[in-house]
Amino acid sequence: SRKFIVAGAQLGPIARDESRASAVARMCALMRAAKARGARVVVFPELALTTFFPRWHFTDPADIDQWFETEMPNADTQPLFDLSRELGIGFHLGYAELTADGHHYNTAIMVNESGEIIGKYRKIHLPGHFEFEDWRPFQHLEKYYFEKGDLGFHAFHAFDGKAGMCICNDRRWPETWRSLGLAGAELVVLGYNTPLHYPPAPEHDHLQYFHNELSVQAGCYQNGLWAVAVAKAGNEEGCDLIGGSVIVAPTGEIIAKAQGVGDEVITAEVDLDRCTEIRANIFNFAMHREPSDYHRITAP
Ligand code: ING
Repeated sequence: SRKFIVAGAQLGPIARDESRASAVARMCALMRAAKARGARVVVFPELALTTFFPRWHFTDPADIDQWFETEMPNADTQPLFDLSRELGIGFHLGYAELTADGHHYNTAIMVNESGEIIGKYRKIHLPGHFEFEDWRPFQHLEKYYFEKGDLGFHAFHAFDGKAGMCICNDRRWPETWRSLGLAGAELVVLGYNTPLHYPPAPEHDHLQYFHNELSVQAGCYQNGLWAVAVAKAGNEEGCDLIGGSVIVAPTGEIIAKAQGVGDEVITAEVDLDRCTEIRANIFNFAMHREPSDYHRITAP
């Protein structure tokens, strides 16, 4: 068996004027708590260093770039990397990335127990809209602020197995999970910022927690892998973000769930060998999957 403890470190709201140092201090406290519970890796949310800024429309490039990191690690995040190495615990961190050649991505990294970056992912499914829309109580301008990720979906060696990453809206798309499953991922980690209110379809607001669990549970079951999905939660600058961080087994069972909408650590023991129960049987891709019959759009 390849058993170890994983942790999800849910964050409560990050205020617009809250410093990165403050957010990092909160995450360091959660990392210590995760380590105290025996965790080998701790998963932080999407865009975990700042408030969820795509809810506003900024036009001045300086106002936009204030939300982005030009280096990783950097002075603000170095304490996280130092603590990771000191405690011997890996972590996953989501942040806004501004590259040296001027590209803006919604990015996440995996850092191993020695504090070294061993994987990087840039969000592919960017939800929301491209321009300011005045009918909305708040914006969701990820298509305006970020370019589509250019790194694809990959599984990399980590924690005695293969791990993959995705970010927030990615989790709603079956192709995300299948791509990672086909890449051999046994553990998928991701963060999310999901508003309770979805302006285009408010009649679905009461389903946001359900859709979060549905997406992650289906992804795990249909690809025989473990997942840790972690929220930035709570009322952030007047906008309610769902909590509901979960750890899900390859069977699709939820084995840990956050109770509140603040800073909160959830943990569970995973056994990567248990992926076989699914991947060698019901979802044995080699034996049962029929890719030549997919994407054939036959005329009605
Ligand atoms: N947030 C949301 C998500 O996909 C959203 C956007 C909310 C889409 C509700 C559909 C319904 O969880 C991010 N950051 O992708």
